[in-house]
Amino acid sequence: MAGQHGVKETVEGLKGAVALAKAIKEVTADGAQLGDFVALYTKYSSDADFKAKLDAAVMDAAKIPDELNDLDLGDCVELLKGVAEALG
Ligand SMILES: [Ca+2]
Repeated sequence: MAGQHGVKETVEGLKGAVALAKAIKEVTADGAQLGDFVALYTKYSSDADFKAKLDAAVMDAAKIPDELNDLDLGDCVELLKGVAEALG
């Protein structure tokens, strides 16, 4: 059982946000510098998995409010699974 909209975009958004947060933490481990933007861009260009997560997060992100307005129990379970995967 799932709500009308599901939680696909929300989960993608979460995964993208976590991936980005981890990458920022990585490149700023030695203190935040201007070069960190370059390092992030280089990671985006060279790391297919990272790029896929960010691209998926941005694509159709406008549907996230609809998904959140229509959560049912099945959606909540999917959402929690997504959070666990994003953090894992
Ligand atoms: Ca998406």
